[in-house]
Amino acid sequence: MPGAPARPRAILVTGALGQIGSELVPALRSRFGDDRVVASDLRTAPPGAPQAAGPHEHLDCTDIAQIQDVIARHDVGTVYHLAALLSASAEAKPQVAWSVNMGSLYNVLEAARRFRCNVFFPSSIGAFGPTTPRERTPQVTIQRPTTIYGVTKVAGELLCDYYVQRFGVDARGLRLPGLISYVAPPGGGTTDYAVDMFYQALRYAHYTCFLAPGTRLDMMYMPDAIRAMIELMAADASRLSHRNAYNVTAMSVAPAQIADEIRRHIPNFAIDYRVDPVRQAIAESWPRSLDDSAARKDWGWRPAFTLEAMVEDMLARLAERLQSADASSGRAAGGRHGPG
Ligand code: VAH
Repeated sequence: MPGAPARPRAILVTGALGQIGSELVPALRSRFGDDRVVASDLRTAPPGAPQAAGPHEHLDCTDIAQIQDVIARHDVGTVYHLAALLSASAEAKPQVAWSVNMGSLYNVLEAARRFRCNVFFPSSIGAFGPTTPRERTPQVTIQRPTTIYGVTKVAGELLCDYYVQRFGVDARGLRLPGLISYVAPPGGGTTDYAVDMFYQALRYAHYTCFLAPGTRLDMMYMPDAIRAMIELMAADASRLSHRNAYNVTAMSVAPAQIADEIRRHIPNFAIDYRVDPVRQAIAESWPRSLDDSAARKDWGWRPAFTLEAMVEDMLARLAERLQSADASSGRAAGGRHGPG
C-alpha cells in the first residue's frame, strides 16, 4: 500500500530452546510483537512451549542454506545467535565445539552480510584465560583462554569485529558471566552449579556442588542479561567504542556465598562439595571479577539484581514453577522446601 510505513523486519533467535533463548524470545516478543520474533533451534519446540507461541523454525545453523532460507522467508533484520556448546560440553568434544560454535557463527555472519542483518554475539568471561588479570578484568586485555569454548569465544569476537569493519555488518556482543535462571535449566556449563543449587535447595534442602566453595566468578540474574542484550542492540551505534565484546557483570560470588544467601530463606539448606577437576580447572582459568565500566559509559549498562535480590526472586519464582510442574505431572510435592 503506497505511503504505508514499511513493516519492521523480523528478529531471529537461534538456540531458542536453550537457557538464554527460553527467556529472550518471550522478552523480545513482548517488546516487538509475537509475530516479529522467530524462534529457532536444532530441536523442535514442544507443544505449549513459549517458543511455539509465535513463528518458530527447526534450524541447523551449521547449514548456511537453512539460515538464509529462514532469513529470507521471514524478512529477518536482526539475528541473536545463541546456538553453541557451553564450556564443559565443549571441552568434552572440542572438535564438535569448533564446528558448531565457529561454523554456525561464520554462517550467520555471511548470511547477515548478504541480507543486511544486525547480529548479536554472546561472548563470555570464558574468552579470558589464566594470564588475564583476574580481578576487575579490563575491557581490553590479554585473551589467551585455555579451553576450546574460550578459543571459540575469542575467535568469535574477532570474526564479528572483522565483519563489522570489512563488510559493515552491525555485529555487537557481550562477555556474559554465569547466568542464573528459573525458566530453562542450563546444560553443559561450568556455572550451571549456580542454577542447580536452587533446584536442589527447593526439592531436597541439600546440594552437592562440583566447584570448590570459594570459587568466585562473575554472575548475573537472567532478567539483567536479557535487558543488557536488548539495550546493547538498541544503542546508538555512534556511542559504541567497542563491538565484540563488552564486559558486563552484576556480582562476583562464590558457591558458599550463594548457599549462605539461600540459607537465609531455607534455614535447613545444607551444601557439600565434590569438586569436578575439569570444571574446577575451567573456572580457575576465568576472571574472578570484570570491569564493566565501558558498557556503563558507552550505553548506560546497569545491573538491577544484587545477590540478595536475585536469590529472593529466584527462589520464589522457581518454587512456583516446580509446584505447577508437580501438579501437572501428579508428582508428590513432598520434600518441598519453599522460601521461609
Ligand atoms: C558456561 N554458562 O558455563 C556458560 C558461561 C561464563 C559461563 O559462558 O559455559
